[in-house]
Amino acid sequence: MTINAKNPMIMGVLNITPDSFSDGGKYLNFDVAIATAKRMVVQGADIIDVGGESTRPGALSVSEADEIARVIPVIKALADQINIPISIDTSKPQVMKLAVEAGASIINDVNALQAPGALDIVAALGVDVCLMHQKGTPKTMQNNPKYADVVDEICQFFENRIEACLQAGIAKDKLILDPGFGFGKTLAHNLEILRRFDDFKRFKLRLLAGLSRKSMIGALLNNADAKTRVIGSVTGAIIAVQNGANIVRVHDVLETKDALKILQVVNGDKIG
Ligand code: 8Y7
Repeated sequence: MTINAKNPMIMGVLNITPDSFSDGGKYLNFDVAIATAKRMVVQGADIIDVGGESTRPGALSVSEADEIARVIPVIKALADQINIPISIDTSKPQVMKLAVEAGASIINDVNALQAPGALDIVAALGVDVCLMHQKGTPKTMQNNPKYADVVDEICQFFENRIEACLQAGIAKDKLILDPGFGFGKTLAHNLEILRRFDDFKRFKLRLLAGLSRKSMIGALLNNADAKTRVIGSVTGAIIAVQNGANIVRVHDVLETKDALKILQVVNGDKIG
């Protein structure tokens, strides 16, 4: 995967949690997950992001064994059945390792490899890794977060994490940066990040934006139901790409793909 501003990539979200689907049964969960991923591929996803740990504000943590049991069988099956990269959304080094052995080729870590051992594992695995900024932990992060300058503080964080990755032996071109919409940010912070997204280009690395169905969209639309945030989310993704995002992490692949086609044509790029 190379930096290509003209061909933004769509990362489709695949959450494997017991409450993700209406039927709590494990077997059906697995089948629904595979079908959902395949549908996103048909709709134009470029990456499938498999996650077994809820990282939503206020979420409780999941044990390593539970996370492994949820995601590894799905990654193994998907690796055989789809031909686009699979990313693993995890902060746990052992899950990263097993996921890559099962066929994942990107690590998506909302904790930016700060867990003990994470840097070394990713250096050894030699895969792409997304470093996301968050302030605080999912349990506490929305308790009145404060920044002198939100973009400057995130850039400082990126500088530190890039340095830590290089020190650990991770090649710079493996890194993807993500300011982490909604992770320890107020609505005003999120809007400023979106407005100033191209400030993050200074690192000359791929940039990822994830704002799909998030509460910032709901707050702007005065809309509490995440399922009715699709148009707002697509609009947010388009603004992020216009401002320099290379990858957008979304739930609504088909809608995002259509909108990106329009943006690309208007910007004079070929339709991908
Ligand atoms: C993000 C993410 C989530 C994001 C990246 C949700 C796992 C919350 N958000 N990963 N994960 N960026 N890289 O609402 O913004 O999807 S979970």
